[in-house]
Formats: sequence, structure tokens, C-alpha cells
Amino acid sequence: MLTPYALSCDGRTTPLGLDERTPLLSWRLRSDRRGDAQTAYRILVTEDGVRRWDSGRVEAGENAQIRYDGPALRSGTRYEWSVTVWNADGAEAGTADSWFETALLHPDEWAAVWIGRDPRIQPPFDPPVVDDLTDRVRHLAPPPHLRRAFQLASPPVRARLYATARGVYEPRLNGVRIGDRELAPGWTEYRTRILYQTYDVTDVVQAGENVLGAVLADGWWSGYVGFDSRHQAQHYGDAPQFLAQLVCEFADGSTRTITTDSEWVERPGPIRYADLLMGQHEDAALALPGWDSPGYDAHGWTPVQVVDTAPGPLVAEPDEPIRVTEELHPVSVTALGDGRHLVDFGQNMVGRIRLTIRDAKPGQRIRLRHAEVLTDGELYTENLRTAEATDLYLAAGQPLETFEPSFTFHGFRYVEVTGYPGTLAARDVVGRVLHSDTPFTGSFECDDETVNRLYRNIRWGQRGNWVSVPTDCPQRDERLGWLADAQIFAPTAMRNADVQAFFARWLADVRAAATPEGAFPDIAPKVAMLTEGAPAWGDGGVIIPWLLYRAYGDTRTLERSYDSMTAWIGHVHRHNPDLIWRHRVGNNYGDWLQVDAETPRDLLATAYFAQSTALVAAAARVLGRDPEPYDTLHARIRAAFVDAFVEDDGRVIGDTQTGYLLALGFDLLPPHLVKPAFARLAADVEKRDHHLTTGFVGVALLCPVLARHGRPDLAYALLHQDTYPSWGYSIVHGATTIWERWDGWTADRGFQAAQMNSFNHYSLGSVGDWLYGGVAGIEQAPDSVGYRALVLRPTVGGRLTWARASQETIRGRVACGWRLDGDQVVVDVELPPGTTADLLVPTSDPTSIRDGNGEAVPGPELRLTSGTYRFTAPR
Ligand code: RAM
Repeated sequence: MLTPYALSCDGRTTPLGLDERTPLLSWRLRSDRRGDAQTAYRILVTEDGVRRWDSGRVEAGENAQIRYDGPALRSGTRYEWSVTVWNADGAEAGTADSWFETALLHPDEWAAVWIGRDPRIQPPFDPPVVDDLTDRVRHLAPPPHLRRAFQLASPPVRARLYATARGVYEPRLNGVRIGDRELAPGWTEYRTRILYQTYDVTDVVQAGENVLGAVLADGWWSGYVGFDSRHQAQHYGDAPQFLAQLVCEFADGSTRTITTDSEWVERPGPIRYADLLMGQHEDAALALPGWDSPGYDAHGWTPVQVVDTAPGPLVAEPDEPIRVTEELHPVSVTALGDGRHLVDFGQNMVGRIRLTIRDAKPGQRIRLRHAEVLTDGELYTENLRTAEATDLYLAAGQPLETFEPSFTFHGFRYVEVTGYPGTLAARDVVGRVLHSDTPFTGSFECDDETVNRLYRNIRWGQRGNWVSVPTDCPQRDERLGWLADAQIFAPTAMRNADVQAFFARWLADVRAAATPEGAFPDIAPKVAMLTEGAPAWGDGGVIIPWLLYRAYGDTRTLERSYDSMTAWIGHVHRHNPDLIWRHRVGNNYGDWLQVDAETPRDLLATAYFAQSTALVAAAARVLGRDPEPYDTLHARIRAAFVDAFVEDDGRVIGDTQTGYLLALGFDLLPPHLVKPAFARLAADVEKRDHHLTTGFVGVALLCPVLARHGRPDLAYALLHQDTYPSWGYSIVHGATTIWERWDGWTADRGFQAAQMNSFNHYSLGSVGDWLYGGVAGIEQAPDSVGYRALVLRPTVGGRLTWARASQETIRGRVACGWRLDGDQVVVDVELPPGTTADLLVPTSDPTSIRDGNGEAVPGPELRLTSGTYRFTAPR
């Protein structure tokens, strides 16, 4: 039966607290019948069983991004919704239901004010005196614990906490931690908007005394962020602030709202400091047992200061928060014999550790240092630059204690533990993996362990660098939302996980960070310099909205981005009237971290100018705007590109792989030059004995362009290459994530310069897109949106004897795989209802293709509708 599943609202499953006025409803489809399709749907939205919106039966195959079109939604209200679908025969089929809940839809519903520690009041304790603390951390203020007690005559029937921080916070109510978010509210362009979170606390609020509280730390607001030595901290403010509103509803219809106000009190607790880059320092002797519970005597606590009476631009959190999603256990713990232990998790991960401590002496000092790699058996931390990535714990002296820092994260595989009492057992140290909790729904697998490791490295890179913003790296003093890294990796990210809501949110920051003239930045949120984006960096502001539209049918984000996309093109054009992009190139990074093959920067820039202009024209067509000016401009840039950079024999000046890849991948060449240009690219790869020279920008195009132009053998040769430079080289040398540089470590020279040598940078992992699209063969047809029409081109090659991939698209599950079986190749395909695919069976004899029943089918190109299929053909 045709059945809807995975219902979502604005890209999330059952969102609690959204503030879009017209949310978008989606579902995926499955069916056990071949050729099935949704022919109609009906959505019903109810509130407390009362019908609010009935779409009626809509004759349409659409199953995603259906706009709620009922009466205005009310604040703080739970809406249940269901969808019923009709199948290919027009018969009523499955139904499924879900819900969403609105947050505070009107700014005037906020009665809360921003509160924080009163700077005029001295902390009631001495600052820490521990000799080896650096100046960077010595003066960091301890995170305040904030509390407010209040009385209720009866328990509420419904209670919601709306809360956020300028900084990061952990909410507390009646002695318990509320929710499982980490580092909320995450990082946005705080000057423009701050996200707030909604919590269902109905079961925690009680009759009698209640205590609402929070622990508040610097986070991105006032802590260390980035690498600018002149301005490395306090980018937004000099101390964190908190804002909360607890709304309780009672059986008699009355409500009571408790907000942050001047009635709150605060004091420091056991955390001496907490910083994203530096680490967390905790002194268990300073614990405040029961501080967030009723009955606690808050005598001596200090009144807070009301820092700001205007809530400012608050936006309900629109995507999944950061959570701990997995725990890793060490593969080894080695006692080093000098009071230190070395823990190896066997995987470069992002998060922190939880340490169980037994029989420590009071005040015993345990220090945790983190590193991605070792040198001579010791932590290699030089590449962290000024990020200290060090956690300190002073024990209380209990038989059993646990330490887990709460307001920091590190990128590491190894942890050095100093001062642990006795011998550290593997079970007492746990790696807590955290990241923005985008659902990982894609898979890829084959029979070559190095390729599988590469795929896993790519996934780990995505997880570790998805910490509220798509960061370049998670370990050193940087961790910034670089646009090029994000746009290059976005196609891979969209295969691995459902990142629609994540990117849609971040793109609002990208837009907010654009200059009044229309220049997108290099990084968003924008800190310090880096205002005008470089070629391929600023272009991320055009490319990612387009990719979201293609993959998820996200027209809303495209619409919201459109003006900034055209402004960017206008900006580049205005300063480069001859259409060769040489002026206003920002930091002009070129093909960043290429290997001895410098692609002319104006060539790379102009290619991106053409590509972005083509995408703006395409967006204009989708949105019903006028594409003509952009089509014309694109044709002119293309001509100018050929004129300036391409010779009559197809040589692209500079003669680099990336130069050819841009010309071919962005379709900039006239038809007669495609073959000769491609021949030069192929010859270059061969001449280098199957080695690449591409940097961040070129690498994404490498395998796809080689395969598309008839040389999948070269793409496979690069994939399997394991001498320098290659993906395989890093894996042979132990990489468990993607390295920033091809030569992060080489046998000849050891480590690259420590100033820039991350071992967890996803950019060079952009080949992941080709594992799904080339090796396993899942691609969208050129004009398709949201995978409605596919072209399946499974590519037999390399050392592989089988490969398969799957993806949860907005329509449902797509899978494609192949395997060699003697002299036959077997292809398996799964397509969700309502889709079609053109499958090219990889066979030497298109007249001998057989289907799952052994019936002959004419090939090699087969037109398929939804369902599962198997085909067998001679290799
Ligand atoms: C580095 C970042 C990033 C890159 C820029 C140009 O500092 O790590 O990956 O995009 O430089």
C-alpha cells in the first residue's frame, strides 16, 4: 500500500516551538507496488481535536513543502496534523499523523528581560591560583548559576519554557537539567538574530515551591572565537546574559508567567571557567548541591543585573540542536608511568570526555589535554594554535565522582590524563560525540576497505564540523563558518544527512553578513575581518540555496536568498565590467591548498562568476522572476572566459587540473573545445601517474568530470591511489577524518607547518558526492527537483567487485548498487513512489540484459518507475 512516513514540518520531525507563520508540511512515501505514485493528498490540521484546516483532496503528486494554508496560527499551540494519500489508481491509501507546536509568534509576547551578573559586585571567592594557567584563561570569569524561586498553588496542565542566552546555557528546573541540548542557543549572527529554545516542562513544574535556573557560560558571545590575535574574544559582548519565560497554564484556564527579571539571584559554582577553545576548569569543592531545587537556602546569592530590557531579535530555533549523539570507548589506555595516561579513541572525534574518578583526594588535580595526532608517542598540539583544549578538574574527594565539561568542545582522538588517582580503566573514560543533530540517512558501502574508510572519514568530518555552523575545523582557534568549505562539501553533506533545516538557518546568517554593497562574506557568522568574500568563497551564498532547492525542493530558502544572490552578482559585475573577475576579490585564495599547480586566480574567479550567474538565472526561472539579464550576462562571461583563458587547441592557461575542471565542470567551453580540453586534463592525470593536484576548489569536480567524459578508469585510479598526494595516502597513514591538506603529514617531511594543519577539515572530502553519484550511480536528472527524476549510472570499475548506496530523499528511499558475479554484473535499484529513473546498465552486451524474473529486456538504457528491481547482464 502507498504509505506516507517521516512526516515533517519545516524540515523537522515534530518541532516543538516554531515561529514560521506558514509552516511547510512534508512526508515521504513508500509502497510495495511497482509504479505506484501519489495522485492526491489531503491534509487535516486540528487543535485539541477541533479542525483548523482541511486542505480537501488535492490532486497532486507533491509530497513535500506543502504550505499550511489555514487560519492564522496561534502562539504556543500544539497542532496535530495528518495526511492521507491516494495511489496510482486513484484509490485512497495510507494515512499518517504528526504534530507541530508554535512558539511565541508575536514579539510583544516576550515579557522577559536580559539578565546577567552585576559587574559592580565582586565574586565572593578568590580567583583561582594555579600556577600553570595561562593568561588566556586566568582571567576568564566563572559561569554564573542563576536561580529564581516561585510558588504555584496547583500544578499546571501545560508548561513551556522559552529560553535563550547571549552566550551558552543549560536550563534547570526543580533539580533537573531540562532537555538534552548542548551549547544552546548555538551561534548565529547575534547582532541580527538569536535563536531561542522551547522546552516542554509540564511534568517538572509542581504545586508549591519551584526553582527555575540556568548555568550560563561565554560560548561564542563573549568567549574565544577564531584566530584574530587583535580581537580573539568578546566579539559580541563582555559577559553572558540569560533570557527566559516560563508559561504555565492551569486547569481553570488561567496562566502564570515567570520571566527573567530583577528578582533573580546568581553566584558562581564549581565551574571556574568554560570556554569553547580553551576548555573547562571545574573545582568540585565549590559545588552547590541542591542549588536548583526547592528548599535550597539562597542566602548570600547576589541579585542579578537587568542588562537589557528589550528582548531583541529572537527567532525560534528552526533546526535540530547540538546533541551528544554517540559515545566512543577507548581502543587503548596506556599508563605512561609518570602519573599520566594516554587514551586513544581510535577515531578523531569532536566533543569531550566523561571521566569517572574513584577515590580521589580532596583537591586532587586532574588535567585532560586533547590532540588529534601523536608525535613520538606524545600529543601533537602545535596545530591547535592558541586553542588550549585543556580541561581541569579538582576533585571533591568522594569515593566516586564524574567529570564532564559542559560548555566546551574539542577535536581529538587522543587524551592525555594527568593526575588521575590510580590506574585509569578504559571503562572510566568515554568519548562523548556532539554535533548539530542532523539526521544521517545516507549510506555507501563497497568491498574495498580503504574506500569504505574514506567514506567514514567523510562522515566523521561532517559530524565534527557541524557544530551549529558548518565550520572549517573543530580543533584549533578557528572553527569558523567558511563559505567555500561549505559550498564545496554541501553536495556530499546532502547525500549523507538531511541538512535542509541546518543550511536554511545558516544561510540567514550568510545573508545577514553580506555588505550593503552586496558582497557575501568569507565566513558567517562574521567575526572581525574577512568582510568581502573571495571567489568561490562568497559564491557559497548563491550555490548553497540552489543546491537546497535541487535536493530538497526548498523554494522558500531560494526565495529568501534571491535578492542577496542577485546583489552578489551585481557587486562582482559592477567592479569587473570587462567580465574578468580581477577586482574586489577579497582575500582571493585561489584553488586553496593545491599541490604545485597554481591555477590562475582570475581564471578561477571568472569561472565562478559565470557559474553563480548561471545559477541566479536558474533561480529566477524557478521563482518566476526575469532570468533574461542573467542568461545574457552568463553568455557574455562565458565568452570572455574563453577569450581570456582558452586557446584554440583547447589548452586552458595555467594548464592545471583545476583549470580544466572548472572549464568543463561549469560548462564554459564551446562544443569543439570540450574534447581537446578534456584530453589535456586526462593526460595530466596520467602524466602524474594518477595523482591529483587540485585544492579545495578543484577537488570536488575531479572524479565527476573524469567519469562523465568517459574516463571513469581515471576517477577510480585517483580514488584508489595511496601515494602522495591522494585520499589514500592519508588513510595509509592512519587518517580517521579528512585532512585539511594533502601533505598534513608526509613520510619525507613529517608534519606540515603547525600554523595551518588541521586533521579534520571536510573540504577535500567533497569526493563523497561521487561515491553516491558515480560509483553507486545515484544522480538526479538535470531538470529534476527533489529527486523526482533520476539517472542511475552505476559505474563498475577500479578494484571494486560491488558497491551500493542509499539516500532518504524528500520522496522516499532511493538505493542503487551493483556487484560482479562471475561474468555477469547484477544491478539492484529501489525507487520511491512517484519517481522515474533512466538506468544505464553497465554491460558489454546491451542485448542480453535480464530482469529479476529472467526475462530479456532491451537495453542498455532502461526507463523505470518506482519499485525495486534487479537486472543481470554480461560484464
Ligand atoms: C583557512 C580555513 C578554511 C579556508 C580558509 C581560506 O583558515 O581553515 O578552511 O577556507 O583558510
